[in-house]
Amino acid sequence: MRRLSDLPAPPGPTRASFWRSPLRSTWTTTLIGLVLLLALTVVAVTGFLSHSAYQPDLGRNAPLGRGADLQLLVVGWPTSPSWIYALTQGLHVAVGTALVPLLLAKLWSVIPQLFAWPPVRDPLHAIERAATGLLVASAIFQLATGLANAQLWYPWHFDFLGAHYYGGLVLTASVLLHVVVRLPRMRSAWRTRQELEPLRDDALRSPRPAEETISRRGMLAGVGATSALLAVLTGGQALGGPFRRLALFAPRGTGTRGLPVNKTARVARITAAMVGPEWRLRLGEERALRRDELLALEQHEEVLPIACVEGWSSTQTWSGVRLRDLAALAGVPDADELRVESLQPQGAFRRASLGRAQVHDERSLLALRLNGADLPPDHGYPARIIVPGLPGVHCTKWVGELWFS
Ligand SMILES: Nc1nc2c(c(=O)[nH]1)N[C@H]1C(S)=C(S)[C@@H](COP(=O)(O)O)O[C@H]1N2
Ligand SMILES: [Mo]
Repeated sequence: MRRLSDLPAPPGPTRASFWRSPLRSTWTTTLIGLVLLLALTVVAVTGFLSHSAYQPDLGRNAPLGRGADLQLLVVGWPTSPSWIYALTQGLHVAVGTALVPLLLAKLWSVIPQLFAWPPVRDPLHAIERAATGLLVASAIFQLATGLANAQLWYPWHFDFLGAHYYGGLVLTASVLLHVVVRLPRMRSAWRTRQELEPLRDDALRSPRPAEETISRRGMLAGVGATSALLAVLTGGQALGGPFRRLALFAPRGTGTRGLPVNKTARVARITAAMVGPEWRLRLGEERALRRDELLALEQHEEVLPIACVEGWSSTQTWSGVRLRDLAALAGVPDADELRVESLQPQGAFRRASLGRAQVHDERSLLALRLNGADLPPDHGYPARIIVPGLPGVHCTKWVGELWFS
């Protein structure tokens, strides 16, 4: 019986001569791969840090259920500098977006291998191809879900957080495996290039190269420039201030002084009656405070950013009552945890738990005012949480209850 590998490759893309770009070579692929690896490392580290910043060990913060996830940090997420999450998440989204042209270039550079003949040589080759398939699929999945989330577009029916988290684990493992498997090839490609002598058995080099229409350097510069431009246009929303005008892909309008509105009061189903004169802040079992009673307590002003998981951030001047003063008022001055419940009848962000570091940081406020005026309805009137360093999702708006424990 003849084996598949003994048969000649059918005409078409399975034949090496079908691929004619003179720019493909193992060296080109190695160079793009190294830049891609660097960018992926930044995205992976900031991604897993973002998960830690949610403080999944507290209350009902764990989006995947407790114990379902690795915790990258041994120590807790810090409150200083207050812009730490704006930085890590701004990097995650900006560098993640810049990955798109790099990934496309990398896939283009190795496309002849997708059609390589025979499709499978031996069991080891089959495993290698399956691993590569998983790598490509998880990379595309992560970029697609991440970009869609940053654009507030949820065309799927699964939970974004869980899918993106486990997708990240699969991608990280596949990249590590890929690097280990490909390391010898990368090293020899690199060395050969330095000696300016083409690799003799370079599977990616076309045996029948067409006339060059763009130099290799020109192609690499084009890919790099497109990536850098995307990073700058996306990063503007994390830098804020004048840079925000650069953020062409930011999907939100800007409300008060450039502060985006994540969810309006209307969408959250907050009615005028819920936040009218009848509103009380429930402080544990014992106490309920009117808004004027809260305003009569010692007020503090803090300049703090809100940094959203979607990559934008905005720094504003907030004033209100310190959380630690409220903890003392509730009779739990040494509180380890604060459970915040909003008035919002439903929705994933209607509650959050804050840890000891946030409760006792003097910049952490139950904010009543924003930039010298009452909180606007869309930013959480009558009262919202604002704390340094945490993801915006933990800065609960339209607060109804505070439980210190
Ligand atoms: N009750 C409630 N609080 C909330 C949210 C929400 O949907 N409901 N969204 C959170 C998220 S994800 C962010 S980024 C910030 C945004 O605050 P802003 O809309 O005032 O800019 O509010 C947080 N607080
Ligand atoms: Mo957010």
